[in-house]
Amino acid sequence: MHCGFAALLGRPNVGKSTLLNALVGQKLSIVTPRPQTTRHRILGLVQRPDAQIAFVDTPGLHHHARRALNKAMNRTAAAALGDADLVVMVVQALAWRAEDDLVLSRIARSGKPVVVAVNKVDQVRPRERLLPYLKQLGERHDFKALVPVSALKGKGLEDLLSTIAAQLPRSPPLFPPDELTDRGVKFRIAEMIREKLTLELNQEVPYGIAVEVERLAEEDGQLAVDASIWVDREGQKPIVIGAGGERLKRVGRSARLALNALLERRLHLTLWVKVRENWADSARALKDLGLE
Ligand SMILES: Nc1nc2c(ncn2[C@@H]2O[C@H](COP(=O)(O)OP(=O)(O)OP(=O)(O)O)[C@@H](O)[C@H]2O)c(=O)[nH]1
Ligand SMILES: [Mg+2]
Repeated sequence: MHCGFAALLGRPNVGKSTLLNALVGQKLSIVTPRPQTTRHRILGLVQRPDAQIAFVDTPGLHHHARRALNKAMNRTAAAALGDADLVVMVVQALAWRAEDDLVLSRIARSGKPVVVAVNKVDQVRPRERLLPYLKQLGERHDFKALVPVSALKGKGLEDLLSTIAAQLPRSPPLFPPDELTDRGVKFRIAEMIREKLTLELNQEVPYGIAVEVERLAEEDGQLAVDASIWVDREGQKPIVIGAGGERLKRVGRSARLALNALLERRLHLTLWVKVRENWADSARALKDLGLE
């Protein structure tokens, strides 16, 4: 069998998490239209008769990482690169930016084999622009392959999987055959709440938000969850709560519905909003969130 770790690396917002979910066939990683959504390393396993691919979703590598949170995110991505057998560099078709140069230089320095997933090809118009773009891209590095995909529409995924599998070392399986991820229920609940909250908010508030599940208990056949939403300034609290608590209610409702479906069980969700001044710069807070 071909088995190993394939790290999904790229600048923020190119579709790494959408791609992980599409490849694995389950929502393991949250997705929003906003850059810097993913903060953790998230494992997702693809099991096939001839291969076991351990995909690792990562935070988007970015410039100007001044806050401790951003530094930790970049470190997390770099660590996943260090542990990878193969790198899947995710780029957005026709949209090479300075941060793509940052990503490619890190990857090139690692000397690891690279397959490029050229994502969002569904947005390429006219279609004829793709081929010259792939050619241009191919000149940037000695890539093993360039595979056009649409993570959103599920296009090109089989091609990508077989290309990646062929590049992985021959080895016995690294994980049990029915395993899917290394992330537990608590993490997935916190992340789903953060996704729904991010989708509700605009401007820079989402960057100042974190979610921590504080209590998880069986109660009357339901999963009772108490979670706190951290904001980093007092002034953000009313924004998150909304007039008459409406916004927080909407977030709670959509997170609960999504989690009921995902975990295939009923949840009772209670959300609290807490001010934790400048948590994104606090080593202690990052540790509590598993973000060291
Ligand atoms: N049209 C189109 N949009 C896509 C595709 N893949 C992802 N997107 C959108 O791109 C946005 C970002 O997707 P994510 O999967 O969160 O991107 P990411 O690379 O994980 O972003 P970070 O975690 O912030 O680094 C979302 O709005 C997705 O719906 C695609 O194939 N086509
Ligand atoms: Mg992501």
